[in-house]
Amino acid sequence: MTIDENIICKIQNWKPSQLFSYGTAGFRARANLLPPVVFRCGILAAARALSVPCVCVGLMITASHNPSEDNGVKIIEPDGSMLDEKWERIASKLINSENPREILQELCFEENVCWTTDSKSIRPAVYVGYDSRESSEPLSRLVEQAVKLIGLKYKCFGRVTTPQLHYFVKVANEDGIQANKENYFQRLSMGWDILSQYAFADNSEIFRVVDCANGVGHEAMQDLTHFTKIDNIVCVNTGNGELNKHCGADFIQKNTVFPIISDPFHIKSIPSNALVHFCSLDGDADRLVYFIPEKTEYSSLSGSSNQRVRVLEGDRLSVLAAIVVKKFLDLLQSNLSVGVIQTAYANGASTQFLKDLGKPIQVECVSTGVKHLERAARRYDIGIFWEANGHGTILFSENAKSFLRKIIESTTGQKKNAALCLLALSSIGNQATGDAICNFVLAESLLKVMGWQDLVSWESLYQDLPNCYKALHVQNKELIQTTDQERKVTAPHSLSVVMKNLSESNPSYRFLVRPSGTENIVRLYGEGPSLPTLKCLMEQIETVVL
Ligand code: 16G
Ligand code: ZN
Repeated sequence: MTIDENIICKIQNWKPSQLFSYGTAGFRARANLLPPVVFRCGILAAARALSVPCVCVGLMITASHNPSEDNGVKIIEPDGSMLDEKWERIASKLINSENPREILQELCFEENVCWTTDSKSIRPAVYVGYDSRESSEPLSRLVEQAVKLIGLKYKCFGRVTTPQLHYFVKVANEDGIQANKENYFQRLSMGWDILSQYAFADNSEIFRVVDCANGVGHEAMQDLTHFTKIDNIVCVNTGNGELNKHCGADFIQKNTVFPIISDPFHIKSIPSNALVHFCSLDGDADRLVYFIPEKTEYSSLSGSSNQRVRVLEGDRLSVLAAIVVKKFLDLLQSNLSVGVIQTAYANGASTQFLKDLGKPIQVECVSTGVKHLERAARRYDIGIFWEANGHGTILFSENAKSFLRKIIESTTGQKKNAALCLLALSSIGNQATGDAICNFVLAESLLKVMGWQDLVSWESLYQDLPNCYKALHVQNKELIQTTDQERKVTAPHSLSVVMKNLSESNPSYRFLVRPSGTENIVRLYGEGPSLPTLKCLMEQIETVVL
């Protein structure tokens, strides 16, 4: 099948100035390097939409928690999940290719992409969204050019969070409804209202301070306050300061200090004796972590601060979701399977706590990267997954939802209420991907359901094992290879021997060494009962890695 020469010419003449590879976060770089990458990605998104019967695919422009001068682009599958691995490879090939004609032609034969416009057939659309970076909107115009060049429909949602775009794509394809912000927030509002009826704590006096990382999450939080009855939401870092700088979920989780707040007047209005829940979104609002400041006079914690915080990471969200799901399922005596998926970064104390919950909770460990967790979670009737960095969600299978609907129709009392609450959780948790806005509503409703007012009750469920994390700069990170969900090193030999010996002689300690998939570094993580001993053992590993 021939491809319009015009299209080939345009693509051929506009080639990125360096090699790119489609990683877990799509393509990411300094924004000024991205125009040809984004244009070619527009072509690729169109090709993906033409390769399967669908209403649309998605394309998001964001670099998440990276500095404001960076940007990135990633494609969303018709079912709302992340790009298929085979297409990730096609993406890298097309972006770097000197001869795009060959690749586009290959797509005709191997992926059934029909490039020519047939006026009778309904052409799919590419749904586009972008974050709050200065470079984002101009980059979206390049996608528009590319998509229209191929003759597909282009639908731009403007500034949205990454998970909102995932949701829009999923809903448009699977539910056949017009995806928009209204139905996204209505689902959250409905879930919140139902769970509030069965909650053991009122929590209406609580102030909820949300650090929006000076990113697009602030706009979503504003919409949330408009659409739901959640009281006392106080947004900070709403855009006056620099995106992700000394604030946001990634910064808080890695540095365990209170964020710098660029608009302190918001926080100063909170009464000094009020109970406060603090949390942080990242730059595109797909990650959320809660934190507890060590100092209680938070109104003085505004400007610059080295004030330490205790972070309630993704593991804690998993645990909170798991205990509530178990509590309701126990009332239903169901056979539904429940999986909690973690990575090797999950604190061992959380894993033990989850295992001790017993049936029906099953705990699984998979490799780093949301797509691995999500895939594993979808194998259960109810799949709960979180990475320690705050990315995760709770997924309900169709089987689980229809089981719950049947119970609601056929029973009364406690059983019916339990089923109603579980169904409400499925409407709060973003069913396409991890979502900080939904997870904020989820955490706040689960705390109410448990009857907990302060975050300390949640934190006290278990005590994290002392742990330590390091980023090591090495010449060639790819020399390090791992197996067993990254828990064992297989190469280089010297490192694998040291790790094996250390683990055998210190069975209560655990170490993790892996090359980063997003940065040119090797990540080292360890945990065990004594921090000084742990640090000492990790130094031994570090000397072999470097
Ligand atoms: C990306 C992944 C995240 C993973 C992280 C690992 C998505 C949306 N995000 O941010 O899941 O934890 O990479 O980074 O897929 P690393 O390989 O540098 O440790
Ligand atoms: Zn993000």
